[in-house]
Amino acid sequence: MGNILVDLRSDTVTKPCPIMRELMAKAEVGDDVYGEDPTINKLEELSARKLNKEAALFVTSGTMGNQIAVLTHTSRGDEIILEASSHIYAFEVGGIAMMAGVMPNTITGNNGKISPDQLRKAIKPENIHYPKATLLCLENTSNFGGGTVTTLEEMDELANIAKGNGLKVHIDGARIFNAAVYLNIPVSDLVKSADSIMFCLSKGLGAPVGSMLVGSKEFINKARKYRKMLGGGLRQAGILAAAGIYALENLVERLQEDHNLAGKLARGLSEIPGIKVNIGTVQTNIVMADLTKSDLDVNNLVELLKQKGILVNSVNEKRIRFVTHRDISTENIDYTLQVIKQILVS
Ligand code: TLP
Repeated sequence: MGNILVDLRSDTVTKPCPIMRELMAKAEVGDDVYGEDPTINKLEELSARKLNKEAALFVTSGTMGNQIAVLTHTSRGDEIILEASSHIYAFEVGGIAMMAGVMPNTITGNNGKISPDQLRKAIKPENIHYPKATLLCLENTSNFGGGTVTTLEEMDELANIAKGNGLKVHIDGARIFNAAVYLNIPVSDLVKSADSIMFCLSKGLGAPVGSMLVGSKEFINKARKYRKMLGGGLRQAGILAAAGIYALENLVERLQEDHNLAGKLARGLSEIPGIKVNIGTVQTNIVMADLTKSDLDVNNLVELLKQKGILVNSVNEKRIRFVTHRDISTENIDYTLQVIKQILVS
């Protein structure tokens, strides 16, 4: 790659800071398959405590955490309910079909969020022809909904409906700390009605690798076995956990800075002709912008930005996604706005 000045493709691109690297170098380690890595154990205890659940499991990625959750909660042939743009359904290589063998029942929500009515309608009555729905997966924040937040009340209402119908609730909380910071509530409140939660250390929290799966002891014991089956039984992985512990203890509150930068970017974009942003839906660190200038293809825009050292991802033929994170500054946003203006207003 050429000279990259601003990488807004995702919050996954953050590099571990010097303190993290120092803690990683010094981390006490052991064989985690024997349960002997003290740093992994500490990270799992800390994660469970933060979310006020009984236990947690370190996994290599958000995808692995979500897939293990689906495997653990369901049996083959079950139906699972999820939003149509959700990562578990749309971005995990069809893993739920391949591995858990479940039947997805998707709901097209509003900016990635499903309503209580939509959920009620999606849960089918008992009938000899229908699969049995056993799991509801919610994504908070919703990535392709544009970083939108499901509130505590909304979460509880959806979980109540699910539980009343015998479904378990899993939260893909890759960015759950962004949601909690936005709502200004403890993350443990936001996830209290969920049976399991996956959250990522390697997104806004800035750690280089890893995600956590959190739930009851019984759930995590079963999940630990699925992790082993999938080849995710790690050995001296305390080196990775050390960065995660630092992130959880020190980098949660600063997510607000990423949200502020996303807001600044969204406001700036909304003033540039040829590109449209719905400022009202920009709540956390993701900005979805639609290209309205008809003589410019979205891939051309991505390429022109790249030539100026700015990286973004396109979502479809009209839409690009910007994600702010720990390695993005106010100056980076000013520069990005200036370049986009030059391209679109020329
Ligand atoms: N999201 C990535 C890409 O895969 C799209 C990104 O750049 O945003 N749940 C949600 C809501 C996610 O956004 C992601 C990653 C995952 C799960 C998977 O996490 P990883 O990449 O660690 O497997």
